[in-house]
Amino acid sequence: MSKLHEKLAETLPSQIESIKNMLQEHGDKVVSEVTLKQVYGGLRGVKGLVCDTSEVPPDKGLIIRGIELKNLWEKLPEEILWLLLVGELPNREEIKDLQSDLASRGNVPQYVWDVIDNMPADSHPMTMLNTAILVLQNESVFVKKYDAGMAKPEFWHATLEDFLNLTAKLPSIAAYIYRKRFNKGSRIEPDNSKDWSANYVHMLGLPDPNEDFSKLMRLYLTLHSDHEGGNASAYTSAVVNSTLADFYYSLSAGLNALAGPLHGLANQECLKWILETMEKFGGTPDEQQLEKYAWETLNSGRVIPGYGHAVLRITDPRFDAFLAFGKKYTPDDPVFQTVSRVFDVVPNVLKQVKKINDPWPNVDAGSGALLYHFGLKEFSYYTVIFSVSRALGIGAQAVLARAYGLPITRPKSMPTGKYAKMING
Ligand code: CMX
Repeated sequence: MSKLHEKLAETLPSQIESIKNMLQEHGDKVVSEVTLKQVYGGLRGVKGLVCDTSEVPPDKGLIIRGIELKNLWEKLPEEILWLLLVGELPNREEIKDLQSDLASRGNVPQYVWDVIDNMPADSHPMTMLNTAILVLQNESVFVKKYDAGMAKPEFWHATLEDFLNLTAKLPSIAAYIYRKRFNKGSRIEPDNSKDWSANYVHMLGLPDPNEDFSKLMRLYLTLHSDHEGGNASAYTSAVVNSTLADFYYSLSAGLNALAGPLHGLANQECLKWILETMEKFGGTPDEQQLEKYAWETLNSGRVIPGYGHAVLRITDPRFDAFLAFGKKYTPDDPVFQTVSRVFDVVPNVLKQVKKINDPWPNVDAGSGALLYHFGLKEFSYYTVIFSVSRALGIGAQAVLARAYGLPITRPKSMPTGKYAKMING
């Protein structure tokens, strides 16, 4: 048993017990009310889910297991994986053990490469990633054990196996999708002496003379790892996982939600918008030009990608992290300078649109410009990197959901007529 598995086996029973006790004593406590506006408004603000891996207070942004993001910028994604699951950061020995465990699980079966090779050459990279994940479902430990009669208390163990097996393989798969889809040459074999994110960079095969790109990818994979339980991808995954569909099915489901332009695909859309402005104005636009272009976008009925959020009411601390990175490593890059100038202009434009609740940048507003700077210019690939990172949070949430024994998700819907009746009496 790995140290991570041992640690969870040691710590989870008391957590499960305290949830059980809380439910027994206070199960009828009212924790949220729902208005009609919320029913027709994507259930915004309705408290009806549990997520112990992270939380997102509107005025603070992402907090992972009680630790604010600014204190996690320097961490490895594997350390975040441990933190999400266990609730505390690993020590040296524990992280080494997790890294060698992941390395031992990294081998990708040939049939995955064959399927990717046989997809249409112009498939979207997210379609390729999700197809590869679904094809790998054949490897699910959960399914094999379930079919053999696994008892409920064993569910989280098998989910952890699936989570670690898939997480170990994702960098190889994602890197190959990049190379295949954008004609970058043959597949690069993993180098298991490297950590999870450095290995991903190695397999992408982009030049990285000062290792600054590696630093960016490490930060990227850490920042996107989790964002509590109600976002569209985490929630979709949780619903699918609650049916006891295995982690391959549930991760894929969540990542299909991430592929929407209002969610993770916004990073692709955002860089597209930045480059459009630069093309229109022949370089980094000045503030007046940007303001005019922002209004043009809004007046044409489109959203300004990378801005606004369903929960946050401040500049996303993940954007702060990328802005700080850009100021340090790519200050003279014209694309980064445009992103930075957009940040000076767009919130003031969005504040003038009454219906917009959050005029501030989200995580997707700045990350693309940095990837672009280091030669990763194919922006339809960006949501794949987001997905590799988000698998950490979705996986940790899935393991905990199975440990807590959460039942199948099934809220109640009603026809419009019944709501109307409730109002009219
Ligand atoms: N540009 C233009 N209009 C915007 C806007 C933006 N950046 N952000 C919000 N709005 C609009 C909404 O479309 C909505 O309009 P309608 O009432 O006509 O439908 C109105 O303002 C109210 O929206 P809201 O309550 O402020 O925001 P929501 O919680 O409904 O939506 C989000 C949140 C992120 C989908 C929205 O802000 C948006 O579309 N932003 C641009 C896309 C984006 O960056 N998405 C990435 C989010 C982070 C992530 O998940 O990765």
